[in-house]
Amino acid sequence: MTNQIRTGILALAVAFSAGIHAALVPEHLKEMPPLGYAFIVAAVIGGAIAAALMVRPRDRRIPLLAGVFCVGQIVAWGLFVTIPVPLFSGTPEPIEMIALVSKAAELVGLAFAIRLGAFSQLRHVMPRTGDSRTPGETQKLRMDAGVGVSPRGQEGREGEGTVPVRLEDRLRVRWRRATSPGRTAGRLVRICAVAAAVVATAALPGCATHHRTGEARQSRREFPVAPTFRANTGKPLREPRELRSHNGFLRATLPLDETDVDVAGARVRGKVYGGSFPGPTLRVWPGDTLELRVVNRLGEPTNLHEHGFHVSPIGISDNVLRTLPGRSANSVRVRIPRDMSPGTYWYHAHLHALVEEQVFSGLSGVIIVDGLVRRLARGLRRVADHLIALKDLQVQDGAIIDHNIDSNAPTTRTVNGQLDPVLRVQTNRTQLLRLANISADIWYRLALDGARFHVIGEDANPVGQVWRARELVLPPGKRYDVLVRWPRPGTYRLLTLPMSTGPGGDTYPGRELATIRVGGPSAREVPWPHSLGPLPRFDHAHVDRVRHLTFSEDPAQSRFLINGRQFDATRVDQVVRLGATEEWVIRNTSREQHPFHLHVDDFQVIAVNGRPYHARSLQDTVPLPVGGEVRIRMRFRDYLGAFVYHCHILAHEDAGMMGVVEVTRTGRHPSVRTLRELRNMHAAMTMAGHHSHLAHP
Ligand SMILES: [Cu+2]
Repeated sequence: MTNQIRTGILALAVAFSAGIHAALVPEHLKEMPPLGYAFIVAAVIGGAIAAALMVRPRDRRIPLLAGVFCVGQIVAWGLFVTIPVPLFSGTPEPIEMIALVSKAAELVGLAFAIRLGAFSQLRHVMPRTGDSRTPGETQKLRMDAGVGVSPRGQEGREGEGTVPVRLEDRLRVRWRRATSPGRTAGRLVRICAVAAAVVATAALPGCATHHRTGEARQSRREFPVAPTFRANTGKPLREPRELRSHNGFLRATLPLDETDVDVAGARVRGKVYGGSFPGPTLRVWPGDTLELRVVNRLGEPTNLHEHGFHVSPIGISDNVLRTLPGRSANSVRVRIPRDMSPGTYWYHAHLHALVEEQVFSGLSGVIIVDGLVRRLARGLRRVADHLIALKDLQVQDGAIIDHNIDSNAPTTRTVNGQLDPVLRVQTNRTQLLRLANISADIWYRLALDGARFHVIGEDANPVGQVWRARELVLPPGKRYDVLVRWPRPGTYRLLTLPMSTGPGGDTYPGRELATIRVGGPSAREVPWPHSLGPLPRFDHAHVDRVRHLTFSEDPAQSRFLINGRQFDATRVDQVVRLGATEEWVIRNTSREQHPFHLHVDDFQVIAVNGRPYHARSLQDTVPLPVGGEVRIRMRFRDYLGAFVYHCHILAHEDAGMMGVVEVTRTGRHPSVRTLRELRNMHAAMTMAGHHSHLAHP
């Protein structure tokens, strides 16, 4: 292969990389402007180098520039995908095919630049004087440069100071000799390079912006709706009835009934709040008081938990040790602090050993604490606000099954209790989607075609840095508040992609969850927000105490354990001092992921599997990787009392994967009140006939 051909291939590789960068500029300018500018610079430099290689194929400084360009691109990309830099990244997305293609081109370019001796020249071009060079070094240098030692090339005669110059001259001669024979072939390769660069630049913007809609068309067969009972699809997206606060109070009756409810046009029997699947949405403001009369018409006890709320865990507030007996009416009064973070929360039944079956048969709903949209810039405050509550069910003989639930069995995945509903949106108008997994056991791996998620809130914590994602994994209990928009009219889909929770866990097929029809005149372009609040700062905080928790399983006896023990309704597992900042190191030695959830006080994820985690906000639920470890930090502020931490796969929680933490003034002993409450709860469970072997092996 002649150097002409090598130069041509090098030009082709650099032009290809520059073309890809140019193609991605519009998308990045729109979503992450600094990255867009960086891509413009890369495209211009790459284009100039490729052009120079073609115009002056004999100038041997240009392969060096090309080599440096390729190395620079590869290194910059490597840093981009590994180290989070504000404004440039914060994009936990899968590495894209287009980036890999570009890096492959740059590697090819680098290889050919090296073959052309680009880097061995460096040693001569560098200001190194000949007087320090020994004869042996000079010879090696010549060999490296591909220059044979001529009979005349005796160092002594040349004069030491002139050696580099002479070498350069020789290199040039050798270069000319190498480039002259394959002139026709070289020209051909150069023409191909120009053509490839033109094609790449013209075709790739299309690929970059349209490949997701392309996926959408294929996905019809790949991601069916696949209900497990007769249900209708394609109805306009509805939201559950809303109960709103007035003058600082949300006063409402929340009945629990076992009754026939409408799920996607079918009548199925379930246990539900307020006669609907899912329950009504409770909508409040920070500083409000929630006053609910919970009328339990079921023949079994229950409990009401406000997931994610930073409120008192004692008395008739968010108290999970309290039992609301069957056929009884009880008051629940929750004072929401003024500094409660706005976003999407949810409520559900939480009486140990009955949690999975009660939530699965219907007992969950969404709570919205308003104020999130107020944190957006003026141009975004008129976003369309949609709840996307994800809940699945399995129906047998007209009823939702509530015994021996198999979370891995075929299940029907609903959005707000509907099957593949249709959401109509205006072209390019920003939409706020409140994604909430309010199901009992199953996970979601959400993706949209034609748009990306811009995450503005996680577990109802507004983020300090907005991040975008192609996919979001939602274990049970997880919520993301996201902004999305579709710049072109068309039909798009909300999907859950196939996923597995580990070799010992569940495997879920891909499913279509909702259809989005985009049309009408395009809305005015509004910039995406960058931040909705401060970043969490526990990574710099003083830690008062470190605790170690190990989540494990005993599959033979289907026992789920924390630190080798099942939940015991007579034991307080952790006693914490009020105001203490703690670090919990949570390991998962089982063969499936478990979503760790802590009540009352949200935490910052500090590290996952030993690698520092760039947290954009606090959160209340985090998946524990298989065989992995998550480090979190939180401050037990404001509230005394006992509450729990547990795996939010509710089958696991019921089977023992839960512990009690009590916050006291001294942090030494559990309180008498808590021990009494625990005993009462234990007695209630026993009376209900659900004093299962699970609680006491
Ligand atoms: Cu679990």
